[in-house]
Amino acid sequence: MRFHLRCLSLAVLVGAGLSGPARAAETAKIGAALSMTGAAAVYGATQKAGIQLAVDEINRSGALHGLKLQAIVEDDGSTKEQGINVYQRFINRDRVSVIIGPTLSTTATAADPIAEASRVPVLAVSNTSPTGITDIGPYIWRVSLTEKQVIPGALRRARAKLGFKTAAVLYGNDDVFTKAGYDVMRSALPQQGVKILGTQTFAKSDRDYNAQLTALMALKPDVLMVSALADNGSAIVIQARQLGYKGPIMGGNGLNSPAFIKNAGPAAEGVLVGTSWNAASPDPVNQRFIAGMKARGVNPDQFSAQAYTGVYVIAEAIKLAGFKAGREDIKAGFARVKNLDTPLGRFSFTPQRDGEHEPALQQVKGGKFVILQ
Ligand code: 1QQ
Repeated sequence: MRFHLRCLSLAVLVGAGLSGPARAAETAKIGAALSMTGAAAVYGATQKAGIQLAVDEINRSGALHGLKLQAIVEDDGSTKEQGINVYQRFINRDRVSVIIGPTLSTTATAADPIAEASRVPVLAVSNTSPTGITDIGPYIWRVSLTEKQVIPGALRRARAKLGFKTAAVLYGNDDVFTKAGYDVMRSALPQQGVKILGTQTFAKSDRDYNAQLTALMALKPDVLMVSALADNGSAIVIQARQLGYKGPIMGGNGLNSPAFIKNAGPAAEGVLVGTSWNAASPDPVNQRFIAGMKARGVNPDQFSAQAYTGVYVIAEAIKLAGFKAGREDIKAGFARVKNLDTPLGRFSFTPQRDGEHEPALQQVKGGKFVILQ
């Protein structure tokens, strides 16, 4: 009798959580490994806001037929070691269905192989190194466009506007993303008839770039190309302007953060950067994203748009898998996502599991990114 009563109260409890008539309340856990501290901390906070907005919208809409999403956000510390630890907790302790992240390509090269070996799908939302990410294996997918998908087109458009013929390049040589961005610049510049006059490097911990910039400025380049994370990038443009460089500066993905503009101040004016998010898109899905972020008091940026899109891609995969949210279901669902309407545009995966949609070119004007049409 007592046993029956207990069963009954359990059934009532479970019943109270039901949101669809015939379906037990189920939660799909998304582990998000984001850089909340360390060299990439400027990106993590807005990524987290984008994820939470998307999770709340999807849960409120009931679009997953009573299935709810839950995001568990942990700090990857912008390092390989912490990224690995966070992945292990997500996989073994939290038993997540899918992992979003980690913020940096560098961290992904170390952490993603663990998810691949454990057969847990990963959706990268900010990794832009063309190599070393999705080629880890079939469980690794990505929303973010690579530097190879963005920089050549952005360079072509910038060159058409400004007509530069020579370049100097400064890049971080201790980070997978900054090095990959440099590799793309090194091949795209000469391919487009722009001669590289000189190249200099720095490390993430450097704060003084005067020696490198002085050597590059002496070559009198038409354009300065910078592959750096936002923190280094803002100090680099400040020091370049202090040294008297007046020409155009073009950056890679690391500069796509409003934090870059805030930290560089007036020195950021005119900086050009290719982006995967066309903030000016009038598409209602994009406008709804922008309004949703502003309503929460968060400035929408490319990183939050990509993270928000990542959650919608996961929801679409769950839907395409028949509203099932197991690890294999989500992986199989990813393979069927096509032309999904997102703030980034119509989103599909390439056969190599990378993201595919239209990139844009933006420029800092009046302390803000402005899309160049
Ligand atoms: C990478 C990047 C960074 C700038 C993302 C935050 O693109 O590490 O791949």
